Amino acid sequence: MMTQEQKTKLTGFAAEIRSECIKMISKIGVGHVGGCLSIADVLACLYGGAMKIDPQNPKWEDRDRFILSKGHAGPAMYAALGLKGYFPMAMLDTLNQPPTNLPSHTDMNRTPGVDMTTGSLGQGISSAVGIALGCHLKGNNNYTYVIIGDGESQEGQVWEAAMFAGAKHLHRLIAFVDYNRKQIDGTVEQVGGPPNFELKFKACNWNVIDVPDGNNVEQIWAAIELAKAEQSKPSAIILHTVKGKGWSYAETLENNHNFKVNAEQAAEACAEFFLQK
Ligand SMILES: Cc1ncc(C[n+]2csc(CCOP(=O)(O)OP(=O)(O)O)c2C)c(N)n1
Repeated sequence: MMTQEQKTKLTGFAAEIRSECIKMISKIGVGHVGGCLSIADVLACLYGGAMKIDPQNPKWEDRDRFILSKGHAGPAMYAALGLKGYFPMAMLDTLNQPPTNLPSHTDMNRTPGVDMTTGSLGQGISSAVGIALGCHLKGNNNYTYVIIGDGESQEGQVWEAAMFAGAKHLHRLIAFVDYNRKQIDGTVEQVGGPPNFELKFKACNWNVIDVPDGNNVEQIWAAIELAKAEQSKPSAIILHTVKGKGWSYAETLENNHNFKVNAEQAAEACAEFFLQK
């Protein structure tokens, strides 16, 4: 169970992630707002204590690994990395402006703290499975975490990776599904039919944990603890999230996948994030 103090700390960290993310997007004027805001809370839990990491030593061999398979949400991850001290906060102002080391989609060759290059949907989870297998074969006890999108999960490669991980009993692999129910051009149901995450992961021999409010740090934290207690299977944590979470304008915009944000809107959004703190 999480203490009130931890809850306040993680909720505050999530608000800071949202705020830095929207500020950096507003500097370039456009970005993947919806899918960044939906994962701020899980990032706050991971970078705010769940993961074994050392921001001063991003390549530390024994660290837990994190792969943002939905790589278009790079700005949310950069906000978390910057706030944790992986690089100076001023770097956030360079998002996606060459020769930046913060491209819109995550790139392991450019950004300290990024363990895998992603952006081509479906591939990140395969990398995560390979990394988890490598760690397991070396006898390391570190965890590999990965976030996949619900739209991304229409890629067949996701399920090839899931089958293999389940067959190999990679219990130190923990995948989060950002189940915000929307993708680039409609709802996940409209585009690909019912995703049936629980059935599919279970069929692949995964432990499945449902998080009714995937934007609630307490529920996310409890799910991670359950996943870590699992000793024989990888775990899929299904986060029921809201695309655009925390900024009412973004939440209610029909197409909130990638849109323009100016400085004034960013200020309004940030005020909302901290009110909710
Ligand atoms: C292989 C591949 N096809 C298409 C795209 C273009 N694309 C970028 S984001 C996106 C929608 C992804 O939806 P989802 O995974 O639900 O992300 P979220 O809604 O959480 O942002 C698409 C189709 C891509 N990046 N990679």
